[in-house]
Amino acid sequence: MKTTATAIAGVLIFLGFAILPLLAAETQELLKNADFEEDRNGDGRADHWFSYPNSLSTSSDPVIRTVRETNDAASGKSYIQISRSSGKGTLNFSQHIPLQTPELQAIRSNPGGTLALKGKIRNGPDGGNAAIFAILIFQSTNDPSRKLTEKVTTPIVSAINQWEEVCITFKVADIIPPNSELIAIDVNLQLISSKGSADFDDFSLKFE
Ligand SMILES: [Ca+2]
Ligand SMILES: [Ca+2]
Repeated sequence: MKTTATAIAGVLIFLGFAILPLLAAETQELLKNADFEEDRNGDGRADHWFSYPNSLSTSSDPVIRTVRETNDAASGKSYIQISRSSGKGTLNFSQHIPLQTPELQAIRSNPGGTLALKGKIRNGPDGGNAAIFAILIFQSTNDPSRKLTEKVTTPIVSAINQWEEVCITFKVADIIPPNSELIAIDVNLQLISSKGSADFDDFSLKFE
């Protein structure tokens, strides 16, 4: 009897170790520096992210910069601020998840899994509205030179002076065009209004 109980306990422990990596894979953060705390090259912006248009300054109008060593970040000590006094078009701070990364391989190998894109946005007292979105980039399997894109976006936030969490969930399997495969994902923070500012922090792209 004792031997049977030991054997059962052994099987349960084995199953536990077998399942643990699967659980870990499902909750792994797919974005790098998703909380904007890291700036190892000291250029005034969070590493692994880039601005679009790419000429945007960290100090003069319009601005995309990391606010550091602050006590009012949504997570840690840093967040991203996008601001301008006037202008047209949108201002974006983006992260590109390319095909060869383990992060995109995880998404490709589980296209039926539900992905959640989350972040926190806070608008300045001078107005501003902002959103977070992802562009999924596909390549036609019949014609590799043909690229197709699909956009998933959170609601536009107009909350002033307080952090508001936004979230959208989606499945790659639901939006993938016929005869194509996923080759990259761009995740974007976006200031939409022609003037004002928005703060962004505490991002996440994960399987749920
Ligand atoms: Ca940097
Ligand atoms: Ca942060």
